[in-house]
Amino acid sequence: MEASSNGLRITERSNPVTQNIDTSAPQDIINQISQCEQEIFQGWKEYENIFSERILQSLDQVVDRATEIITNPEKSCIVMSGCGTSGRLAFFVSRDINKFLQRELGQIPCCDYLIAGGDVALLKSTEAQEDDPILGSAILDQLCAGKDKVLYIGITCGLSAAYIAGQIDYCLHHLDKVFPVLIGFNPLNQARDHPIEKWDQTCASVFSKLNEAQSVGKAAILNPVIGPEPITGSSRMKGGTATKVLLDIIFQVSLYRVISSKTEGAVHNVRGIIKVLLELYFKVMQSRPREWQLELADVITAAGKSLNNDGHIYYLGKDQLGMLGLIDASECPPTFGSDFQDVRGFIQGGFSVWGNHEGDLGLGSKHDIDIQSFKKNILPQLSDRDSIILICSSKDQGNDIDSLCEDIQKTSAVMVCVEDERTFQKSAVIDGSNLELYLQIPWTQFEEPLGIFPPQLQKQIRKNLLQICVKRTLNMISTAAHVLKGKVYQNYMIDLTLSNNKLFHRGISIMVKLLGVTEDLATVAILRAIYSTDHLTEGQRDGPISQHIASASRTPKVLPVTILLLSIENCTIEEALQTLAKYPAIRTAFHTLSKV
Ligand code: F1P
Repeated sequence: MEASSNGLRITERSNPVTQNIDTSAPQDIINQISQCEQEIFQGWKEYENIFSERILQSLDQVVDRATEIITNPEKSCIVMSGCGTSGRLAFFVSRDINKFLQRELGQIPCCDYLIAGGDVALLKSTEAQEDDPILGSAILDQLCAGKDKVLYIGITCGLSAAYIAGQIDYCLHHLDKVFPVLIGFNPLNQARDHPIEKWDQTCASVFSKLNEAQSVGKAAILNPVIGPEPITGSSRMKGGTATKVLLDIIFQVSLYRVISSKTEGAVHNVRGIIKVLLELYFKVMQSRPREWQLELADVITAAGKSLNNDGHIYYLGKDQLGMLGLIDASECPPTFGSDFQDVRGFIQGGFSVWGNHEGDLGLGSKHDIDIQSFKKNILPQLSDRDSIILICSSKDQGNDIDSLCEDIQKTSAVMVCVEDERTFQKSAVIDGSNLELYLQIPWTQFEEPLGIFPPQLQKQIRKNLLQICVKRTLNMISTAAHVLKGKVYQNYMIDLTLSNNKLFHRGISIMVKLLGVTEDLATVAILRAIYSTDHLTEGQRDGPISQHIASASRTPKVLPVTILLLSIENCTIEEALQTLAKYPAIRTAFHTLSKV
């Protein structure tokens, strides 16, 4: 079933727009990423896009189901589930909607989330759990117990997560009470078809059964094609944004219907309203005023300097916007092979306001997320090598974050305020170390389309649009900073952690593509790097992939070592490690050695 012109699924392909991102200046990086992002709405090649009839029809159907559950929440629930960024966004959206239901409608919350690896994965990547369909199914079974009606939304950007396939399989066996929805960004015939350990099905086989259920109105598949990611395979970027757009719109329209049924009666032309909202999001994503670009380029330069000088990037924020900092930070270790401490997020109130299932994860100060912990443990040690990014909304004035500004200004760190309105006092700039990044959203253009919604929903839509702007901006900052650190070659992540089946195969295909070697050669070199040996044993060579990834997750720099093993004749593991110690930026090591 896995079919494509060059053997790679679209979400794993390299985007031509960013092929030279690794040698580009900050402003160019911003332009290239922004250009790629347009494909979320413009679509890609001849494939179905977000405005295609079938996708709109599926959205309609999901809205119907969500409206039903929000109207009758007793013994019902909407569960969003995913792995990595997809699971974090499931958590993010479910928390946001539950708050809206309680605050604005006085209703009981009916949204829930699941994430592979449990709550710790909200903070730190634990990708090995993404390969387990049986676990996925068992956890969904527990959540559905005692419920009469469930709307299940499984998110896997690449149509590749076994955890989600297991849950969809569960849904297909319980269609009497569960309505399954699949969100992803490949055509269905590119769903992952690799064998799954200890299971007799694949993502492709399960999703194909889901397609049959869709054809009789018992399921929905939302898989607009949005083109390859700016950094190859980095689905936290466009994939994450498109996921949030789809989830936002499902809830915005459903809530509109629920609110209207209490006041003006039924909403007609649901399809038209979905389109209005899609256009709004498109406009927001198109907006990149010159001032924003210039300011963002300065921030990226500062953040890149921090990483290059072994400093840190710290995101500090409040509530949902602050959470976007945590989400952005969480993907840096697996994507760029960085340390958890390199890019960290903190929110006001920490775990006590997080609203996750497991509460305080008790991971100790090295993983704490509370701004108070930042104040206690990090603030005293800040230096000019660190960048602090405050994510503020105009409504955040006068809280903890405000007073933090003053504290940070007393240090030599670079402080950036990401705001939705110009509130930060330019006069406060000390020694050029304070930067301001203003997220200009063209609100005036939106007055008319937003006018059709009830006031409390208008407020929610504006909040959601701001969230999208903050998400894309933070993604750009952390991605570009790692690009400036040399963690990307062309547009490939060359220090990713091979921590699950998909990523193991991604590692092989990056080696094949970059070095022009065969898949077999690439695999042997990767295994040598994983097991740190020049002579693989039979057990290492023929072991299951789960064994390789368990070892890969404990071994740093697997891909950089592999690159050296494959590029220098007779290179030993020892030599590769020594070379990397000499040239820590892989790009430099690779360039230097490929000339030898
Ligand atoms: C899930 C995911 C990504 C992460 C990495 C590993 O992908 O955890 O969020 O960046 O690529 O996989 P998907 O199932 O949403 O495609």
